[in-house]
Amino acid sequence: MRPARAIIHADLDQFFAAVEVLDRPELAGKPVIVGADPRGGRGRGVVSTASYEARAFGVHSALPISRAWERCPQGVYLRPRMARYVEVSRRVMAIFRDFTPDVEPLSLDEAFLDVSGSYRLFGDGPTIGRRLRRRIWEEERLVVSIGVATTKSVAKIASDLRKPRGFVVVPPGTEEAFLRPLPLERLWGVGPKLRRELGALGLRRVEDLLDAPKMLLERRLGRDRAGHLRALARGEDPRPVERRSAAKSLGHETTFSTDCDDRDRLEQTLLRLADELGRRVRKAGLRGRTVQLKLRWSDFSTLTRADTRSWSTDSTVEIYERAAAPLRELLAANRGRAVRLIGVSVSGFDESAQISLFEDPGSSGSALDRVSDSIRDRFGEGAIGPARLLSARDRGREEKAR
Ligand code: TTP
Ligand code: MG
Repeated sequence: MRPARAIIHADLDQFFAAVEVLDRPELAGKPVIVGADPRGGRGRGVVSTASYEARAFGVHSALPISRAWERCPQGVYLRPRMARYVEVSRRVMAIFRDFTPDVEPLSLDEAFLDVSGSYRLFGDGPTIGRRLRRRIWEEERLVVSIGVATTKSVAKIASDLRKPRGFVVVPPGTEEAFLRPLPLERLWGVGPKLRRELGALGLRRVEDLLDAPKMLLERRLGRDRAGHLRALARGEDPRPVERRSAAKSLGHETTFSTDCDDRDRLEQTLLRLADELGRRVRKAGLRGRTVQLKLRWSDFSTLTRADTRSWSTDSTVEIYERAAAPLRELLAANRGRAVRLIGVSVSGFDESAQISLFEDPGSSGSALDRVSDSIRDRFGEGAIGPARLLSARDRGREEKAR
């Protein structure tokens, strides 16, 4: 038998707020609320993060600032300083990389680490988790919550379970017992929509799902989804930690189930990809100068078209438009050819632009991008999308209804 993997998920507590308190110690112990354009609580925009003191008043990420103000008028309201958070994040990620090269950052303040190969140098998973936590406290004065497990999904659930200052170890072989009593929405990948579907079947906890007749789930969700979900519920998750150093490019691509030569459908797909990509770029606190389109024709020949500008962007609409223009040209010049794969990426991340532009949160994506990002953070991927995607979805529904 192969030895179990040792995977750590590390997530800083109240990250943006913690950095603000670090820089202004007089804020310690106060309800600190970081969000775009707070203007004494009367501004527009949503809460990026709230300190735990502020959460006690019902203030949380994605809550409109005006609502936060109603709930917590005595709060200290601050504009985000993305450049500062990016700088702190880099140093924290560098500490992670001292323990293993296999670090997969998920956002500015969280990462997976595969420490299976670090045993001889640093000790077992829990030992490394404790050392990590100590070093981040000693060097950065930040608190990190840690989950140690044999898979990514269990490690992620574990780090979140006892926040703040969480430290949860799930020893090999105990994954299913650990997951059984938890509410289903704890499973990574079960969003509000799926939770409602499962709730309608009377399933609330992971154990309900595991004990439910297989047929019931398969009939409701389809065989693939049901199988995937049961595996997650047992704590099985073969996905590897994907080593990523400071990103050089971020991209999304998709292969059509049947080759596609319909321009509208191609543009629609590109818009969906640009939307997902824009969101990732913004979440990572990046802006790039190059947008690249990738196409693979049905004969597998592949080409790319890059568009580089003097300014950098993280906007969904701009990413889409700069990839859609070469797409239209290529389709016009290759009539009759069908597309097998389409992709879009952003690169040329501009650090100086990042620093100066991020001082002004208004320049991080469009206002619409920011609102839709925070809605999706809260309500799940399907909650909102560009108007063309929504209208396409509605069209699909109408067709089915007919
Ligand atoms: P999280 O790790 O989700 O939140 P957190 O670190 O503030 O709090 P916790 O102790 O629960 O981990 O997100 C990390 C940072 O990302 C957070 O400090 C601010 C930012 N963020 C937003 O800007 N908008 C959002 O909707 C969320 C969820 C996070
Ligand atoms: Mg966090």
